[in-house]
Amino acid sequence: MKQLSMFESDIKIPGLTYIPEYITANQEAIFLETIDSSPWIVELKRRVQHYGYKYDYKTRTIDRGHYLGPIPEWLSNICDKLKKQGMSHPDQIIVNEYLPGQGISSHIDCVPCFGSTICSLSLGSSCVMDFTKLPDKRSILLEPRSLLILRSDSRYLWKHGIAYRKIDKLQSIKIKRERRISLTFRNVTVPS
Ligand SMILES: O=C(O)CCC(=O)C(=O)O
Repeated sequence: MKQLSMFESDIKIPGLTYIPEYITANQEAIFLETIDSSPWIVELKRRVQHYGYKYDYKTRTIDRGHYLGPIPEWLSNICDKLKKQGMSHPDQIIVNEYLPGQGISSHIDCVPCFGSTICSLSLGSSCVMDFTKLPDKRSILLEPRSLLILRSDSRYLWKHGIAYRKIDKLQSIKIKRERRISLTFRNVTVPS
């Protein structure tokens, strides 16, 4: 696997895989353009888009009744590619937009709602993602165009989150955040 940056991308959490340059800069530009021409949900502090099934942020669950329709065509190539990463065709995708200073609280993705593999594609900017399983804390730099895959311990035992700040610091180096978009791919497992 290609190592891209000066940062250690292997933070040695069982089940965590980091793949730099998972997509090309051209594919990234097309994704960003398509996402920016699609409607945003503005009920949270950060803007999001939901595909497949709507995620309920109040109950933190998925209800099969809240089906939004098939995954759009512009996501089908990347969904096919994710099969190589052991992810069967994802049927729930969330697009998150993080402006500098925005983040996401530390959490484990709903266990009864989603399958054992969760993938997150980063676009636009890097950011540091923190993994915690008290008393342990480890941090990884997610670079634009990279793919993060969570399975086993990293999916079920470690929380992940992104601090609400404008500048990250990793290995004593300051990294300014720009606008970051992430796409999180999941398989819904709640019964019909
Ligand atoms: O932005 C990311 O890479 C992670 C998003 C996330 O954790 C989530 O949508 O639950």
